Amino acid sequence: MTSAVKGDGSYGFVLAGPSGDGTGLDLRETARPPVLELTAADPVAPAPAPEPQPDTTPPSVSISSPAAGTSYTSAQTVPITAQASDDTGVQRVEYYDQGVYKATEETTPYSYSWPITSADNGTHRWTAKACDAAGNSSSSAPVDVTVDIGSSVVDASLTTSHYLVNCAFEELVAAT
Ligand SMILES: [Ca+2]
Ligand SMILES: [Ca+2]
Repeated sequence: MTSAVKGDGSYGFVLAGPSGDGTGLDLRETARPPVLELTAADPVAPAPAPEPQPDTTPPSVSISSPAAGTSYTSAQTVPITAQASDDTGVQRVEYYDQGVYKATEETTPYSYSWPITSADNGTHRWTAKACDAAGNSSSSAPVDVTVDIGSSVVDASLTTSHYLVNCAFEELVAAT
């Protein structure tokens, strides 16, 4: 028997016949096509998350209390309450009286406690400004309220003699 690797990559051998002339069986192992190996598919990588779009939408805000036109005639603490919302979240609400900054609220409910005395007599135009984390902001429609608190201060220059002769003062004392 002879064998040899042939030029085409096949492997052959010859079984010599009885005559020894090499005409016997010729078996050859030929190269087989490679077996296709099936493997589990590689896991598909998740698509990358889309880049977050910058927040360009400002909050919306309004003053829900007090009602426009409310008039206060006694000293008290008035809650200025705002309603605010935003697509990504309200960061803070700022309060302005006549455009002058007064306070910041960062938690709901957004309410500022405004103390009033006769020193605040007059009209007050309140606005609330809501801001989101991206720096967008918007202001509410204004709400005008009036403070008209009568003075209870007694003129210290008035004396007992005034009391006796000044009916207006007498009435004032009697009323307090
Ligand atoms: Ca926003
Ligand atoms: Ca609050």
